[in-house]
Amino acid sequence: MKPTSPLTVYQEDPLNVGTPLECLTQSFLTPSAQFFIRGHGTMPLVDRDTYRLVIKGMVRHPLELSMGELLTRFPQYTLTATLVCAGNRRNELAASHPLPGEIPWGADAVSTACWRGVRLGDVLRAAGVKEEARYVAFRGFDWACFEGEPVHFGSSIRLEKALAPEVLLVHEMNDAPLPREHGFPLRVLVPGYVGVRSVKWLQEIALQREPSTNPFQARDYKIFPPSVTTETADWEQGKPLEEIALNSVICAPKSGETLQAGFVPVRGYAFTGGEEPVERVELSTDHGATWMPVAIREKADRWAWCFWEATLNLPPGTHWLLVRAWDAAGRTQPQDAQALWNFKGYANNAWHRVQFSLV
Ligand SMILES: Nc1nc2c(c(=O)[nH]1)N[C@H]1C(S)=C(S)[C@@H](COP(=O)(O)O)O[C@H]1N2
Ligand SMILES: [Mo]
Repeated sequence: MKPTSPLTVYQEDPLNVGTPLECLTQSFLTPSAQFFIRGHGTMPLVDRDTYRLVIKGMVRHPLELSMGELLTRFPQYTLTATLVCAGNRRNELAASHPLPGEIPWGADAVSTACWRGVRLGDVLRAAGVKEEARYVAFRGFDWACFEGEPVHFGSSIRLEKALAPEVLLVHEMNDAPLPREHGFPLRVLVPGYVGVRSVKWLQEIALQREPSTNPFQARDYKIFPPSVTTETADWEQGKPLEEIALNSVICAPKSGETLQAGFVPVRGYAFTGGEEPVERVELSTDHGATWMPVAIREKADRWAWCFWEATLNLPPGTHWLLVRAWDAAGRTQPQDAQALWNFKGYANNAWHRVQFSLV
């Protein structure tokens, strides 16, 4: 086994760490110690014994549940799911127009784990959701700073998604208690949605008529057209990021690498948060004029990524390699990152390109 590369630390406080591409394709489940970390504020140290999960708002029976009650009252489920930050592949967007103040993630803000916990829907049904509730808001224990003001991190999802069977409150990651940096003792897991909705260090769940007013929901993690800037943005008009777009990435070779000419192993990942699974992954060595399908090597649950690989026979010289995926409904990825540019640098799923040299 090759020694694992050190992780990429983008920021120490709050801690923001990417998983190097060569680690990502080493194992289908990312070891917890190598799982990317995205934090916006403090890293709480929550006492599991005194922990109480609060469920309030538009419910008939507000609840306060200890970990023991939560795990004995509700059946537990295990699910393999990929978590991806909306800022994954931001650095390619920044290449066409700078994105000051945003973490310049490569294709390294993504990882996959096996999660265990209870269904959010079961907990909500026990609390008795009132007719008028439309949104489920989550609040973390962590404190972040938003435009100079201290706020708890928070987010919300529509009630319909919250009741879906895949949405869990998880206490285990890869067969061990959640590590502190991933939300100990309990976090939300919203498979198929951008990572920001999977709130860590979960303190409180509120049922409400409107989306969360937390700035991380109302003033962040929304998508705008390329013409909108920080100065002109009307946050009411932005679309909150939800479902993860179809995406695929080349992990090897890496951009800028020099390798031996001849048979070159190529591999990477692909995923989608959509209804239809990834069905086809294609490579191009001629800037997108022609494409060849590659083998999808590993594919698990509907909510997890798949790994693909190929071996290309290539002569010495400089090469460009492109990848794109298709889902079972015949949808594919957009060609250019430039057309997707948005001033927060979210949701880049353009064809992924790497340039490398063969000698
Ligand atoms: N409480 C809390 N939850 C959070 C965050 C946070 O900063 N605080 N970051 C969110 C974002 S943007 C992402 S991408 C995922 C990252 O999860 P991870 O750090 O376990 O990889 O957590 C989400 N949940
Ligand atoms: Mo994120």
